[in-house]
Amino acid sequence: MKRIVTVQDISCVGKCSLTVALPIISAMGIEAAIIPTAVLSTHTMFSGFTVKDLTDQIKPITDHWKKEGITFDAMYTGYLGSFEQIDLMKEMADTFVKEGSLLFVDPAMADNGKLYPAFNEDFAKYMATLCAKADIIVPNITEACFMLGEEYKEKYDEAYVKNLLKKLTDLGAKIAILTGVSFEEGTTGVMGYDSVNDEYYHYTHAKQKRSYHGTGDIFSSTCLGGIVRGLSWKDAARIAADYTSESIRLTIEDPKGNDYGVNFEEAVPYLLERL
Ligand code: PXL
Repeated sequence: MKRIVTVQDISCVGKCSLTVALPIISAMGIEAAIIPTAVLSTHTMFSGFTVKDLTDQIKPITDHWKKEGITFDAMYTGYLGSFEQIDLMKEMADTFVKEGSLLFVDPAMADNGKLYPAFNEDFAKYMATLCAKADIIVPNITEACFMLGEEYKEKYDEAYVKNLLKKLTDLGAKIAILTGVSFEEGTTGVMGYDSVNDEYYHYTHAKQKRSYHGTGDIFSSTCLGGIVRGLSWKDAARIAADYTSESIRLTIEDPKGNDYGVNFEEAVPYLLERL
């Protein structure tokens, strides 16, 4: 069986980061090891959330794993809370990302042209130094712009997206996949660039009428799960985009759907049929 280690916060309510990554990776038939970087009562879009930072646990946990000879098929980082955590992820990758395994970085820190409340531009630039070490990175357009110091645009063309992808891989990542790429109203999708084989991939699907937090984490967990199962990055990205979209659709249709996260659990059978 394959094994992924994912490092991100655990927001106890909110359906994002680890509460999404764990069930999705497990449902895909892959062992999910975790390092929680912080415990929050909810994700940061609620007001009044509590936070307990767990940075001091990262090194003791990885030291123990090193002693036990534990290995991983992939290391996946998501929402990180500090410069120190980014440095610790680089060290961890040096130890655990060896021949036959890969580093997958979701620089979860911004959306819709804005950084999340906890971050500033320096943090975004520093996240780019972790992306530089990665095999695959999956920023949205906002995150890409903050990392690259490029202008964020609401409306753009293919040349704009291709330029971002090229610059993201110039940082050092082998493959960059941009999420939320929409060239016309009513559709959205993903566009990726494999710098090793000089190949672009674009996948478009109908755009759901609402957006929710945690959907980037659903996309990332599914995309990496697909790749670790042996799919090409293109097939994995397509299936992950479809699953994320279906999760949003089910939430909108659910009269009891909540507004802080999506019904990804209900869409698990849909995902498994596509693998
Ligand atoms: O889904 C990204 C995410 C992860 N973790 C926390 C967040 C968010 C987005 O808001 O607040 C704590």
